[in-house]
Amino acid sequence: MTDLWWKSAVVYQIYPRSFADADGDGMGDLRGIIDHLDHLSDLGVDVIWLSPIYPSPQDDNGYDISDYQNIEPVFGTLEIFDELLAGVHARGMKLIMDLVVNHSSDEHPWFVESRSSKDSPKRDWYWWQPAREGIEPGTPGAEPTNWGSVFGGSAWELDEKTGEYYLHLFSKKQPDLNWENPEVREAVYAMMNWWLDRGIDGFRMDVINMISKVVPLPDGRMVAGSSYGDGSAGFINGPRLHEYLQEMHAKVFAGRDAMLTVGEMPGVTVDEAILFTDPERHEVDMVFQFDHVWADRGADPWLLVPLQLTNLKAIFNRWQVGLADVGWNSLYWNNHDQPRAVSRYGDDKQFRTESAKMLGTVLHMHRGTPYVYQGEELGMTNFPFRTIGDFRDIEALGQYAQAIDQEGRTPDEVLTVLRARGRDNARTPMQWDPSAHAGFTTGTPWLAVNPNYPEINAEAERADPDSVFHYYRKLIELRHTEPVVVDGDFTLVLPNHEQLYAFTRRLGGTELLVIGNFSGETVKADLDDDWSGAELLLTNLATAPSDLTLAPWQAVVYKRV
Ligand code: TEU
Repeated sequence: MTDLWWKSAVVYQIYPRSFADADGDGMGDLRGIIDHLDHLSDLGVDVIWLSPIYPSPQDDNGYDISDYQNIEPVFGTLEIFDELLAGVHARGMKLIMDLVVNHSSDEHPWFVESRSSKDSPKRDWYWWQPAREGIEPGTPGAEPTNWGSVFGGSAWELDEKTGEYYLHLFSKKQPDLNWENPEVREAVYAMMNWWLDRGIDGFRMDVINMISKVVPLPDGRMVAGSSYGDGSAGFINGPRLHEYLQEMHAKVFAGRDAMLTVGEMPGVTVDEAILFTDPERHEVDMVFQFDHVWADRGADPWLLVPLQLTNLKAIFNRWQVGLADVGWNSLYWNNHDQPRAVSRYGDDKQFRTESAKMLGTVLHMHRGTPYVYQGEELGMTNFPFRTIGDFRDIEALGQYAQAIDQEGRTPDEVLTVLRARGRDNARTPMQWDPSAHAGFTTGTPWLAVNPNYPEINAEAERADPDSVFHYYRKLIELRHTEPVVVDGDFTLVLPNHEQLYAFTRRLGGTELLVIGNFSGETVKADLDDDWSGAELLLTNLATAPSDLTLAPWQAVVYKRV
């Protein structure tokens, strides 16, 4: 038993529009989640994180919020939300919500008022700036800084009415809130308190390390091959970020029990993360870092870089060692922004089941709080996208347009990367059963269902004791029953091996050896240490390895005391 309950917890992420549709409009909804809560309690997870369910024009699938204190009508009502929350609590689970406050929707009343005139009392709630001196507003180069938006194009949009530009790090329908203004911060804290008073158990905080900007906003270094500068030094881990998070803690979380806060922080470093997650500093409980999901990304965004296992291991090792004494890690392969892990790091054809289980083993046996993204527990795969017309994601469409129209890329090279890495891979509907549309909807799904659903679906996996689902159940149970999984220290072994991912965990006299074979070959682990005689706690194949010789994609967890 640890003092901080989330150290032994496993979190399950739901992307509501793709989870389960109860009313047949092709879009998932809260009633659909309520109908499937037993799937989650059977899996054994402790916490559910809901991606945004607030009213939204859905420009970025709900990460553009037009009312922070209500429910998107397509998803349900506040009454149905309360029913969902009660259903989660009745099963002994907790519920955390997505907090998206780096930006709002441009249709939020705050922004509508802010853009109405230069004298609006809310003008300063967002980042408004005139064109560069001497350049006609609206002409290329007149933007206040050279920053590109994450979704393609400039990060600035000219508002014709007042002749000024507003900042949007993401889409132009996601204007950045100005956290320098204390009224903005107070409004956000009041909203957070309102949800916590309603009974939720914490927040996942969207791009929370972008809320503090360097003032005045500086130009970024020009990026080779791009028409824009990289503004990240002006908005990643900005100068007032720690202050804001501590203020938020004092005004929202202090005095409340059993909360979980996780800050999504692209570009965060280990040293910064130690500060963010040091319990003494009262900022957040853990962060989502990106180093491991950027390991197969090169300087050229439109070139696929093959993953080097030694590199991936070095990254995890750095985070495990870095946060060993102070702070805490989150652990994830997947979320709604990443391609499917089994397609990315495993073999989603011949060894799909084996490699999905191997990946789960390696991740879940690290020290930290694991996150399971919907469908990962089934070993769901990437989607066979053909043309750009198959994609719905604003990021894919925006980056495609910028690459083709402004940067001279060919559709083929861009599509190759989007097929492998595009966010819609994670967003295809959850595969519940072999009926039409995988049982996700009786209508027309908003994004096509993966054609492999007759084989890969929850009903089939729940009935098969050897499925990925039942294996994930065991992994989650191990965290709940083996204190060494929660608290044991971490030591990477065989750091230079390109096929095997091996490490030990140790707590008092108990030690675990974890090995995952990241290859389709049979590989022997040559360890200095003698593990013969240790108990085999878990393996993903029918047969145990002899003499630490692992079959293709095999994973093993040995225990000795
Ligand atoms: O994502 C933040 C983020 O950095 C993403 O841009 C991510 O790195 C990229 O999409 C990977 O391809 C968060 C949300 O998780 C994402 O869904 C939102 O689109 C984004 O913020 C804006 O709210």
